[in-house]
Amino acid sequence: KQEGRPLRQRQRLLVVANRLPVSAVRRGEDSWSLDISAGGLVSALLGVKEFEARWIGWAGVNVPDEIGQKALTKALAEKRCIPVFLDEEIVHQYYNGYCNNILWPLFHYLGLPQEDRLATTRSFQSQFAAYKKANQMFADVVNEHYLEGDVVWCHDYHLMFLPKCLKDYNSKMKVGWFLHTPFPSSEIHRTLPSRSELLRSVLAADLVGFHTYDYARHFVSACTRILGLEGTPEGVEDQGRLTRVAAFPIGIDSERFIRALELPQVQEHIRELKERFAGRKVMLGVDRLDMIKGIPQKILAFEKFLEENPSWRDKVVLLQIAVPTRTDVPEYQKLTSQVHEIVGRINGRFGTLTAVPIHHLDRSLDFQALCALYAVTDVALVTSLRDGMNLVSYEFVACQDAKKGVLILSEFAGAAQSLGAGAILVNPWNITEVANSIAQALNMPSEEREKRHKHNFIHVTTHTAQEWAETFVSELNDTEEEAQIRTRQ
Ligand code: ADQ
Repeated sequence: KQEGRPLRQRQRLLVVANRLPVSAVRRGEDSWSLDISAGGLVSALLGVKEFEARWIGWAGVNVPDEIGQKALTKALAEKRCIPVFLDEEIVHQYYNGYCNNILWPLFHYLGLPQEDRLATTRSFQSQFAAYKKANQMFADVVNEHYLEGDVVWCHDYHLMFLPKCLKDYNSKMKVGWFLHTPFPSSEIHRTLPSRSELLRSVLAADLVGFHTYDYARHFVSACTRILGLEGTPEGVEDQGRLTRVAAFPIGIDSERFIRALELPQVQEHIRELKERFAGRKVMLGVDRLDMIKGIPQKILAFEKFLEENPSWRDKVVLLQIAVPTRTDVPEYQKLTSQVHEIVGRINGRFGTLTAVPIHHLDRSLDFQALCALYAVTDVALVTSLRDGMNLVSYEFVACQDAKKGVLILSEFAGAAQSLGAGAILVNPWNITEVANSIAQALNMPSEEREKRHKHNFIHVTTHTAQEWAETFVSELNDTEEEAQIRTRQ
């Protein structure tokens, strides 16, 4: 363990997340190739100039041998990444089990998978034990690399146990925790067998952040009702110690999208798409193929729209780009076949020899193709059943300054609270309502589209990812000062 802290200008920020922002492919016994993914978090932190960020997380691959681990550690160090090595059994129990099969559906109000309910209950203890063990392994790596004065920012539901593990190592460590999913109503959280232990571990952090004020409020009320602690306007108090709880709505690197639209390749792509769909309005869905995104509900609403508006049948197309995730989980496999079945049925019903109403792609698009698609879209459909924020809605708005298309947005996405005034808000469970909103969006006069777009564009370009990260980290620094003042009093 390194002692002391060498003189330097920028404060170090240790960003701890389940996955490192890289994909690693093994090329030989001691050689790896790495591909940095330019996700939201990465670009958010690249924009924060006053901190020097380092990433700590799992590289997403099983590396059982020491030679491979050493080589990967060395390769990652060049990208300012530090790996946590998890074996297959831990990944199965902690990541697939406790994180993805229990916390993810629960936090999105989807309950547990029906036929798995009893099996999940039986395997709960072992999965929770693996969850704690994995969190401890993350803490060991953080502690090994921590230097006095560093700030540690833990991310998401995978690492709810981490703040406590870190504070057990060093109570002076500045620790923040941010949740990217919704935090559900305390009525949902209290069904979790490990409800108290998780809340207490999160409360060990100095600052706890959520996308919306509602999620923060749910968290505070879970602490009040389940732990009997006092909720204050600043957060949660336990025996004189305050854990600050607040909303920090994430944003995107909007400039990156706006600049991309100027690139010749993207312009060319836009021309091709316009030609391909000439004479038809383009509706777009871009989602990870996940239960929470409400993809089957969205497609059924589109079917209802076609059913009730025959004159639109050959004048509109829905492009649904759904990148598969968690493909080894049976629930996700079932969702894929369900979506394919519905799309096939609707295309069979409304398609012609030369055109189909729905183009469904089971894959990811590269950044430039995605920007071009956003730019040619007339109506974007974001119908998540629950979503922490939903960045697709932000990305669409950023790419629409020329076209001023309409955003149909689920009221259950965190983004509804920021883009609600410009979007058409819908209850994604109400297929008739969504179908009517499609008609409203397609028929919307241009002045109204402009007005709505302007509202959202201003929001997306001023509430950026960089601003989000800066605000969280500077507030984390301040909270520590607050805590010290309290202790002195
Ligand atoms: P996600 O559930 O992954 O994130 P979202 O916020 O919409 O959801 O971000 C998805 C990202 O993946 C976007 O940047 C999008 O462009 C990209 N993407 C999705 N499908 C794609 C495809 N087919 N091809 C290419 N790119 C694709 C979680 C929470 C959200 C929260 C974010 C950030 O579930 O609610 O907004 O974290 O906190």
